[in-house]
Amino acid sequence: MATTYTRPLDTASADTHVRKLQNFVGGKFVEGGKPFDVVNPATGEVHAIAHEADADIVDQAVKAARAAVEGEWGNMTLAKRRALLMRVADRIEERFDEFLEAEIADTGKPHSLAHHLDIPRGAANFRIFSDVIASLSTETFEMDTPDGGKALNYAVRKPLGVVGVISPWNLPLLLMTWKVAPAMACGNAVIVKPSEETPSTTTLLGEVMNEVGMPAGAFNVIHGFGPGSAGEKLVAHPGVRALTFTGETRTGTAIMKTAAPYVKALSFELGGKNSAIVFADADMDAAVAGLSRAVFLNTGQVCLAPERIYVERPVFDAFVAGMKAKAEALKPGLPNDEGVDFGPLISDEHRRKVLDYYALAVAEGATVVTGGGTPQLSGAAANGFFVEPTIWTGLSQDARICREEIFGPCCAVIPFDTEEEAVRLANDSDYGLASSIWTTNLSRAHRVGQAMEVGISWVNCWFLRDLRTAFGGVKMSGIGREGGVHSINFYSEPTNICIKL
Ligand code: NAD
Ligand code: 6OD
Repeated sequence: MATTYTRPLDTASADTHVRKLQNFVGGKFVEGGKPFDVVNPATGEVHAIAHEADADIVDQAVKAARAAVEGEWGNMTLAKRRALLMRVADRIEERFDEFLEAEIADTGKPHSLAHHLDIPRGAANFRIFSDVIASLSTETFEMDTPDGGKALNYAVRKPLGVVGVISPWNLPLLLMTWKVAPAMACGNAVIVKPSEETPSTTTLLGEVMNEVGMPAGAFNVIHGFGPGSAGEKLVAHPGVRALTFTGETRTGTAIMKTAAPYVKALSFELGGKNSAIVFADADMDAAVAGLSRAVFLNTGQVCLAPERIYVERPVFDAFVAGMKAKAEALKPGLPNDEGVDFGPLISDEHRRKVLDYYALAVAEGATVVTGGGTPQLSGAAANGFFVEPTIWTGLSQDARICREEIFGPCCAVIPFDTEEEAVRLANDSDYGLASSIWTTNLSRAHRVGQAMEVGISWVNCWFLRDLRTAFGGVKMSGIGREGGVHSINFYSEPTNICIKL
């Protein structure tokens, strides 16, 4: 293994302030790999150069991870493993401003959002799974044997070995550590392939792992793209036992195909076309505040964001007027500028996709309540990948806008007349990740909440997370559940020991 870097995020050349992001393998930042640009979406400027891991670097990472599992990391006491994970959480907090700055540079998201959501959750993920792993029991069964005697069965939980973590760009540190923390809590070694758009905080986490004394190879980072690149090479490597993936549904399909010959364990958090239902008995101010946040947070780039909102007819106009006012009050701009609460989309490519959907909505007969284009911004933000927050009415349930995931700051608002109709419309989707129901009727809250074909139904709230609960999607929104014991069940497997007494 070649040159190592102790500070991979240092500027590559002091005059350009472009950072150099190396692959992190076996506890070292290694030289090599084809360089590629990492762009700040708020300004369109290149702010870092990452290095695409080739087949050799991927293989080195798998070997380093395997050695960690068979060595110090795999043989560590639970107490020590938990203490190290807690130290990782502490260190993320101690270096909070650096994580914040790196996340903002990669995503362009408003400072307040990264400050209150992304970075704190990065630390919280390590704390919660360090606790969860200490509090779990395994099953024991005493049985009668055919000869009239007894036998005792008990299970021990074992790590899977080497786990590949493939993560997306929308909440980079949050979604990556949501997988890394439970996988490591179980004693696995991980190889993370962060999104090519947002490699910085994952790289920084490599530094943190060394600072807390994590054994070399327990945490590795490979950079690059998906098909034909580091992502696919990781999935195809026979030494990787399991893959946990967050991203688009069609990418999940591709990963499944590549992983199939090796029968790898898979956990998928995929796309969504989430619904919200607003009943006439809802607290309207709360519904408007909650759902405008849900639709526009992170510029709509949250897999849980509702892009279809069904509203009971008597309150339809009031709801639409409230949402319009909220959308128009959002302030786009540079992440650190005063009062900015609305960032860019992740890339120019994604902006083109979202703007194509904005045009499609009009072609499909939508009334544009607000937005539908790009904002006029000045200064550095003029070159950022911004679009306007957008609300449509007048679309039919069968419009592509109401069926395909857009992943932008937009929603279609559609009226309904009965509870049964609302449930039917909300469930009429290929996806099933999340729903958000707004009502003051307690019976209806339970009834409709349970009728939703989704992994999580929020009532009078959205994206309120207890990390011990099951999280995941049904239909094309995913495979499996993570969170609390569900994560531990994925990242470990029991061996049953049967003792004839
Ligand atoms: P993406 O699927 O394009 O990419 C995700 C990751 O997969 C990236 O690291 C990418 O490089 C990698 N990848 C792409 N092709 C690959 C291949 N063939 N083999 C291996 N790796 C490959 O997703 P994205 O654009 O980064 O993220 C947005 C999508 O993620 C949206 O669809 C969103 O709904 C979904 N998402 C879902 C959840 C959830 O919890 N269900 C959470 C966040 C995002
Ligand atoms: O909160 C989480 O744990 C989680 N997985 C959120 C997913 C958000 C999607 O963008």
